[in-house]
Amino acid sequence: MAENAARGEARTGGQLLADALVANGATHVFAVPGESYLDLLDGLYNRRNRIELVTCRFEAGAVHMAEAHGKLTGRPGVAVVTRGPGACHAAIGVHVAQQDSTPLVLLVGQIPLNETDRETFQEVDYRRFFSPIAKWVTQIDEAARIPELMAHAFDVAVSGRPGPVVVALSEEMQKHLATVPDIGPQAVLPAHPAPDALPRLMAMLEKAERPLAILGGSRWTPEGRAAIRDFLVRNDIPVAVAFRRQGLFDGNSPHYAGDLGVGADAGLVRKAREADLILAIGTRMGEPVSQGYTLFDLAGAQPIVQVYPDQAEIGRVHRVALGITADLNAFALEAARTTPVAAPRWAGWRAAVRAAREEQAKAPQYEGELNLAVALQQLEKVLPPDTIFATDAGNFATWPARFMHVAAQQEFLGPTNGAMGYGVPAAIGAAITHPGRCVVCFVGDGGALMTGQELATAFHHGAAPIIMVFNNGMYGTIRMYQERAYPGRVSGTALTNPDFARFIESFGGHGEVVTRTDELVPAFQRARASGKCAIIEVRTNPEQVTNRATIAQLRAQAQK
Ligand SMILES: Cc1ncc(C[n+]2csc(CCOP(=O)(O)OP(=O)(O)O)c2C)c(N)n1
Ligand SMILES: [Mg+2]
Repeated sequence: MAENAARGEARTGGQLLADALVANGATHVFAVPGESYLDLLDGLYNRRNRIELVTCRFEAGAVHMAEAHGKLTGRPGVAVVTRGPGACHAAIGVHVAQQDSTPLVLLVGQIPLNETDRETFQEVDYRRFFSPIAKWVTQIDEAARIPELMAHAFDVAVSGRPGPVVVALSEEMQKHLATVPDIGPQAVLPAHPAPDALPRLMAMLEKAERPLAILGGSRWTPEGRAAIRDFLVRNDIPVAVAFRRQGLFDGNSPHYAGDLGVGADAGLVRKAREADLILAIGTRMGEPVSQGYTLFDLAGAQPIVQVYPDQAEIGRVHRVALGITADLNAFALEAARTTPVAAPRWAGWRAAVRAAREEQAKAPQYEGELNLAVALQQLEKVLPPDTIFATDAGNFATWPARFMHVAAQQEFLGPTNGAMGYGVPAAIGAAITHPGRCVVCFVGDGGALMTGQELATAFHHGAAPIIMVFNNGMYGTIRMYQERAYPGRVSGTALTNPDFARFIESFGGHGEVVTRTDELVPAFQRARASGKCAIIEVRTNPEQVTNRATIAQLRAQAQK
C-alpha cells in the first residue's frame, strides 16, 4: 500500500501495480478477471477507495469502455484482461486506440515466466501479438521494475501521437516482494510550434482566398478547443471536422462545414477540392478524411498546412506546404494570440461552405410513418447541453452525422477505425466516467448484439446511458455494398432480432419502441425521467438503406 511505500516497506507485485495505477492518475480500471492476475486484483482491493474497478462481461467491452474514458479525459484509459483468450478478445480495443490516437494502457495477466516457450496453457507472446497495433508492448518480469515500466507505459500512451500500450504481467512476479518507491507521470512541457510557424501560417492565410480548416486528433483540452475555435472564427475560416471528430467544433456555429469522413456530403467534398489553403489541424488526413486518398493531390499541388504532435505523420501521404510539429493545445493557444487577417477576402466563400452544410442537413421527405431525419432534429432540441454521444459503426450512424449537430459543450465518441461493437460499451464507459451527464448511444441492430451484453455492466455499476437501437433487421451497410455490387443477391446480411425493449426490461431497465416521427422525443423524455439505463428501439425502414438511397435505387443504379 501507499503507506508501505512511504515507510519504504516491501510490497507484492500486485500491490505495486495497483499503486502504480494510482501514482499515474488512474481512477477507473475496466476488467474481466482471470486467475492470471489475482495479485493485482488483490492490490486493487486495497486501493478500492482510489480506483473504481469496473467488472465487465467481455474483454472487447472492457477495452472500449477504457478507450472511451481515455478519449474523454485525455489520460490513458486502463483495461485489465487475462492472458490468451482475454488478450485476444481485447485486441479490437487496441486497434481502436491506435487508429483513433487514444491513450490506453492494457494490462494482460501473463503465464508464469518459467513456463515460457512451451506453448503452455494460454501462452501468447504479446510483444509479437500486439506489435503492429500497439504503440509499445512490454512485459514485467521483476516486481522491482513495476514503478518504472508502468510510469513509462502511461508516458508513452500520452506522448506525441497518443495510442495504446500493452503491458504483460508475469504471473509469479505479481507475488514477489520489492521495496521500491512509486513513480508518477513525467512532468514535461508540451512541444510548442517553432518560432516562425505561426508567422508563416498567417502569411499563407493572408494570400488565401478559399481557406478550409479540418480539425481532428485527440487529447484536446477544453481550453485548447476554445482557443482553436477562437482563432478560426476570428479569421472567419470555415471548419470541417475529421471522421467521427464532431465533438471538436460547435456544429451550430455558422463556421461549421460538416464532417469529412465516410459518407461525407458531396457538397463539402466539392468545397474541399475548391479550397486554396487547407489547415489540417490535428488530423492525420487518413483514408476517411481524404476520401480514399483522392481528395487532395499527394504531391502537394493544393497547399496544406498540417499541425500534428508527431513529425512522422506530417506529410506521410500528402506532401504539405508547411508542417508544424506541436502539441495541439499549445498550438491552439498560440494561434489564438495572433492578430487575425485584417480584411479576409473569403466571407462569401465561408458563407457558401456553410450554406452547403445547411442544405445537406435539411430533412428530405422519406416514405413511411417515420422520418428519421425529422425525428433526430426534434430530439436534438431536447438534449441536455452537456450530452455525450457515443456511436457504433454502421449506416445508421450517417443519419445523426448528417441531420444533427454536436454543440460546443457536448462530446462525441466514435470509432474512427469503424469497429462495430464500440458504441454500447463506449456509452457505458462515458456514463461511468461522468456519472451526472446524459449519455446517448447510437447503434444498429447488428452492433447492439455485438457487445450489448455489457448492459449488464451498466446495471452492475449504476450507469444509465440511453441506447438508441436503429433496427432495420440487417447488417444494412453490407447490404448496401451488396446491392451495389451484386444487386438483388442478398447473402449473409439479414438478421433476426430480440425484442429490444423486453431485453433491457429484463435487466430492470426502461424500454421504448419508436415507429413514428413524433414518438421519438416523448420516448426519450420517458427514458430520461426513468433515471434507468434505457433502450429506445427505433424501427427504421429497411428499404431506406442510406439517408440518400433506397435499395430499389441502388439496384437501378447498379444495373445501368
Ligand atoms: C467488428 C466489425 N465487424 C464487421 C464489420 C463490417 N461491418 C461494417 S458495418 C456492418 C453492418 C452494421 O450493421 P448494423 O449495426 O445493423 O447497422 P446498419 O448498417 O444496419 O445501420 C458490418 C457487418 C465492422 N465494421 N466491424
Ligand atoms: Mg442494421
